[in-house]
Amino acid sequence: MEKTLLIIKPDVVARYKTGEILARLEKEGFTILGLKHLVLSPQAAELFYHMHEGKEFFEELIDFITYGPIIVCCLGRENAVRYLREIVGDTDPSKAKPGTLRAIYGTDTRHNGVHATSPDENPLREVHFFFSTHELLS
Ligand code: 3AN
Repeated sequence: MEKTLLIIKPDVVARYKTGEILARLEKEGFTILGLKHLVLSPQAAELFYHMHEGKEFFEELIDFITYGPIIVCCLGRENAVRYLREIVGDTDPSKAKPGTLRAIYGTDTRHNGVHATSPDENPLREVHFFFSTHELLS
């Protein structure tokens, strides 16, 4: 079973949408292999998003992802990385297909509801950024 990482961003957690999103993911065939509720420090956020360092939106991305509690979820499924990206939708919620998580929960490109590992990234780097092997269901 392939693993991927989903983060529910602080504004969506604050709007009490976590339960709805987890229910949708389970309906889509994902197994929740690990789940954490935490506040990212700016240092950790900079490490997590290191590939965006130097981009014009980097500072606001770090400010936003660290301003309140997030939900971090390791999800398992066949073709998990690509399938989750389909369900998550475009980075810009106004361009995301209807029914995708960003179309439903996102407001704009910065406040786009959720993060999902990109197929261009190593999903295990993202998963193990937050979870040790012994914290994940196998
Ligand atoms: P995705 O998350 O769809 O792979 P990336 O990797 O281009 O998108 O961007 C990572 C995160 O940075 C996005 N999820 C979004 O929160 C933020 N971001 C990307 N582009 C912008 C932008 N133009 N303005 C503000 N935030 C942005």
